[in-house]
Amino acid sequence: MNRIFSGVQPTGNLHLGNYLGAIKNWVSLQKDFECIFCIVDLHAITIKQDPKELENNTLEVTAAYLASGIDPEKTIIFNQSAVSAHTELTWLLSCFTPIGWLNRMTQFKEKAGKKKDNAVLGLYSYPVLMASDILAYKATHVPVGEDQKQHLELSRDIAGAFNQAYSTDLFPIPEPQIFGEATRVMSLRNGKNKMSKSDESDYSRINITDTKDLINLKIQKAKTDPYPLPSEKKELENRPEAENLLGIYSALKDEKFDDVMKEMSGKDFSSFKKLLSELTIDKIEPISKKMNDYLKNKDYLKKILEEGKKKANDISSKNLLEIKKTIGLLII
Ligand code: AQP
Repeated sequence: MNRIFSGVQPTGNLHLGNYLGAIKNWVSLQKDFECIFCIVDLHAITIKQDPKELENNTLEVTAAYLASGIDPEKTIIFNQSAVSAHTELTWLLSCFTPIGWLNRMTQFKEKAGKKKDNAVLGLYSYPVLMASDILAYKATHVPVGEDQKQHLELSRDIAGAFNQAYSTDLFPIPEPQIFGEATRVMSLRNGKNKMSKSDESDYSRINITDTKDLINLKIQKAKTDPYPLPSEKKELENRPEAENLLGIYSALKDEKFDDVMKEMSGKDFSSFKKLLSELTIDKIEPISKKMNDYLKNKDYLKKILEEGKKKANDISSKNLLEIKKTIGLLII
């Protein structure tokens, strides 16, 4: 059976990268897979969070899932901390994860920065929690943005290490699914940096909740270069901002990058940006409106999470029992 697991952190500022790199692709996957989409609040607390904001952001991501087209009748939606298998399995799997594997993770290096010794253990072991999220459901496929590829490789290695240790095929080795024309959406201020929730400049990203005027303004102010748009991909070398904006356009329009490049070839940025603003507003505004409607009914959102929690618990508690038995932990 093919099962999908993926998640978004409730850390605020849900942006176009999260939408194009993750949520938008999940919507179509619901047709062919059993899907589990989580709001990964335990991952969020690896960085200090304001308690009230964390709670609100969890409901905001739930609303964004629903507004984007995730169907709670078909798909399990829940928040990670509500299902204890995630943390329990993290301990078990950390006993199969060599420290050397974690030392290679670039996200830890980036987030811990120069103050590595002061970074919390949770930030370091974050990829083991991610492996547990996936393996607690024996997920076979994991749709993510390009930035999570390394963590997913580690999940595959951990699953393999466990299977090998007990000569079992208990865990499927999860396959990454990296889709679309914008697998790595870059900052609007610097085409070499990833669009990210934690970038200090709000002008670096389009938030799903941005108003029409703000989207317009951010795209008008987006960094570009002085040349017209090219017709060949090789001409985009050293033009990361042009490549990023074309990628965003093709992902939003559901058209191939090369086709969009041909269509836009020769245009200057001011006319392309106008088209990009119109398209972005056209695609994002309805989601933002629906999100606001859902957020007016927090009880409904909590009910969705409550139902998702029960279903997620049913699957993961059975798997956890099987994992514990395999390890030889006495089940009383
Ligand atoms: N810029 C991006 N382009 C494409 N995909 C992206 N994703 C995130 N940023 C981009 C994908 O969104 C999903 C959820 O990500 P997340 O919320 O769990 O955390 P993140 O990757 O850490 O997101 P941010 O915005 O970059 O947060 P900060 O600033 O805290 O690091 C994942 O599938 C991710 O690939």
